[in-house]
Amino acid sequence: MNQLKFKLLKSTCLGLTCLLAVVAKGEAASAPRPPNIVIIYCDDIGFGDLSCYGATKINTPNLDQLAAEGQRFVNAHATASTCTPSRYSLLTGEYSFRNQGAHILNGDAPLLIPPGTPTLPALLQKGGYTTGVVGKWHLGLGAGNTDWNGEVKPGPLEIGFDYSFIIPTTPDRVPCVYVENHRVAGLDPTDPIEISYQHPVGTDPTGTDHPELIRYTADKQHSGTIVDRISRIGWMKGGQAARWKDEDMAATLLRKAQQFLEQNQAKPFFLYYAVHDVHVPRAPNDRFLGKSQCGIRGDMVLELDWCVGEFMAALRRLNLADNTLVVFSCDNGPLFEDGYNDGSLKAANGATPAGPFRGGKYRIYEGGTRLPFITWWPVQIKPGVSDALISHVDLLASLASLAEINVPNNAGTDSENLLPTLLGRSPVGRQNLIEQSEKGLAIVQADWKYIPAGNVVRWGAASRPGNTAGPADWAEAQLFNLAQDKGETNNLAAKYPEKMQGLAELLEKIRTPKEKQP
Ligand SMILES: [Ca+2]
Repeated sequence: MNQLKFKLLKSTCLGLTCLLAVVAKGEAASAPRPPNIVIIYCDDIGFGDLSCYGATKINTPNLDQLAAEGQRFVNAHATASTCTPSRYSLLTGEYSFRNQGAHILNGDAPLLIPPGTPTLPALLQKGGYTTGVVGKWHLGLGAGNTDWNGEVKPGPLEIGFDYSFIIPTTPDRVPCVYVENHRVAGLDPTDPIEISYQHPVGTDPTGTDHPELIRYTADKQHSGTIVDRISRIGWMKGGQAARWKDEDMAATLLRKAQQFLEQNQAKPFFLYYAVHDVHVPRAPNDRFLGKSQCGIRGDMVLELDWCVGEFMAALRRLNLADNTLVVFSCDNGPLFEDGYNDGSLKAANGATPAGPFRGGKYRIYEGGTRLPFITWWPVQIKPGVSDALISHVDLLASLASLAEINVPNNAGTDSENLLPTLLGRSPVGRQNLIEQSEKGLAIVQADWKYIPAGNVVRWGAASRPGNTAGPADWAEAQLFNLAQDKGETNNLAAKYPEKMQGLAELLEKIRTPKEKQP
């Protein structure tokens, strides 16, 4: 931490004593270490899934404590309503629509982020941080035709991470094994892995052929090779000893995240802890099964909360709490069932995972990208609630600023430095925001949101009650005033054509690469 950063913290600190407390925890007062940074990023959790965000059917005490001790944001967004694009933006500081390949990837997709890209972990690594990723990756691995029995690369280690322990894609896609650094963890070389997304491989039963062997039925896409009594997307043979147990996934990832803290506590570190809950297939550990009032999906919310509690306990046990910023959020909004007939919709019990917002995962409406977002660092962040407009794309510039690292011109194209806002010292957020769904883009500026005609997906309406969209939504441009109409039900396009035109022009300007702008 140099003089400049010292001044920033001093000027924005709630009191000099808190800064001195941070310094005192460092190795020497003359060279205080920059703070550790942890991003806990969960999967398919909505704005209304946590009790600190208004959930009444599910109790999340550990996340509630995080929120009560930190800043709870109510207008923070992932860049997209699906996984791969959001995670791409989180790590690169670039809107995912700028990369044509940033769509939901299969397990045989090559690495989406080119090695050498100045990503968030790469910048922090260059600034002296030890960097790690534990959990769901879903940004591609290898250069094409990956051999899962050899060195699996390029991957996280080639774009800025010193350590990785990852689910390669999603828990519902093959290969159903963890990859630790460059190798499949626990692989028996005499039982090599082969996967395909084009045709069956091996002789393992599939969901299509052997529905009697699976715990719940699935759609055609999710009816490939059966692993742990769940049929997956794609086909897989071999790697029996390395295959994961879905019920143990949360504890396995948690332990690896805790080990990263234990092994790297002596120096500044950055950990991207990508919890798999509550993505499908839903197979919570027995200790959570049936414990919520909202079926198996609710049980996984409890599992997520437990993971956060256990992780934070480790952080405190290692005396790292005073010098660690924790950011909690999620990659995209919620839905009940997603390819598996796991009973989540029927068991919903009136829960509203997207809170007051319309839509959810895959959608352009607010439920798709407006998500829980909490920053926690008790000695530096005063508890509070912020309605500042924030995107996960801003974490690159903001966290680089915290770590006192310059962001080169070719990094974080769309990332804004909102560090004072993240630390609860400024109410100011972004001026505008782009949201992305599986179908297209929308733009938010202040209270207004514009969705160009044709950007509303037509399928899957039943996955969330109230998520229906009709022909008018599909065909017409939409303009909403989010301050007055959180649920995006009153289309004001005909009433305010100039407002809509202005937003359309702004969207076009932002989506045009800077080098092509007039
Ligand atoms: Ca997701």
